[in-house]
Amino acid sequence: MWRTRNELGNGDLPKVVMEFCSEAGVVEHSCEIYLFGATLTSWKHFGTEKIFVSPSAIWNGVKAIRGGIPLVFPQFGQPNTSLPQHGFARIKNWDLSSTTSDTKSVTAEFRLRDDGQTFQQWPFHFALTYTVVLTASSLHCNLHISNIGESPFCCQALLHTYLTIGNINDVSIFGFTGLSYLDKVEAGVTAVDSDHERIIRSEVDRVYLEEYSGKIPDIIIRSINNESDVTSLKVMKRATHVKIGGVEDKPVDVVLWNPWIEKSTALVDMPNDGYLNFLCVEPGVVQGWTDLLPGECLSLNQELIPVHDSKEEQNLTSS
Ligand code: TA6
Repeated sequence: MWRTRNELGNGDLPKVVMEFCSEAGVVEHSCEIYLFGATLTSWKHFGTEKIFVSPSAIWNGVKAIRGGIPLVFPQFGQPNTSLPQHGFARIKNWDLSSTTSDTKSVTAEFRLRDDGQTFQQWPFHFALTYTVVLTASSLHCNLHISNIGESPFCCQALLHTYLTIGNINDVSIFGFTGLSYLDKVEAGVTAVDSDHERIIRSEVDRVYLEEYSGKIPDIIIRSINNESDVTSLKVMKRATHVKIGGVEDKPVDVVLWNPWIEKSTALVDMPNDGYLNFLCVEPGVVQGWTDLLPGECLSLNQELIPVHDSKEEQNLTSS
């Protein structure tokens, strides 16, 4: 049975719990989403947590939650200094607009509209809808941005996904070979990733650019805990620009981030060794800006799929 309930979570902040409970009463799949930032903070697939939240995260309803899937809008980073870093969507209280379930899934939908505070920082009328669908095989997140005002605006959007991993030293990432990226660790130079398999042994902060690289394939993150315990996760992504005249696919960039030890230590809401246990793989539309005319929408999707079948995994990682 798929079901939802509303609860108070850390810091007494309201959250929605979505889950599948078997006839034997076992919760096999679940996820949790705080109304603060509409931040998804947990996704358990057959009881195994896939999402990282910092043990030192601050739950005061003011600071963005360190971990989960914070929603980045209307800017990535802080190109516009009148707006907060990564925009305001992750630090606003969203409304839960609906929850629904059927025999195969459970869905929650959240909404955020401009208000006096956002209008002061960013003078546009927008409507955001965030939809999370949990099934037995995947977690699907969709951020839908509509221009409901009378003036055009330009924006960026990103799903800042923190994935939990056993240990960063045992992780390989596939899918970035041959792609151009902007290296934020090297003062924003662009380079091409020539490695077949990306392993991380120092700070990494890259924006893989679909516009310059051609299609970025599905990304596979493989964690090897020991020889008999290999887990893989596939990240699929898609964005569309719904224009008055029709729908166009948008290039989706992918940010890869791990702060390593020095930056972990500098973050007040991360243990010094926190970098060992997570990796951010973040699909977004962040290269340049998307212009949305009145009535237009930008839709950003991410689907996370645990990969079980070793043959499927081999095909994905060898391509
Ligand atoms: O998405 C990667 C990034 O932009 C990094 O540069 C890094 O600083 C990170 O996000 C975290 O940003 P935050 O504002 O949450 O501390």
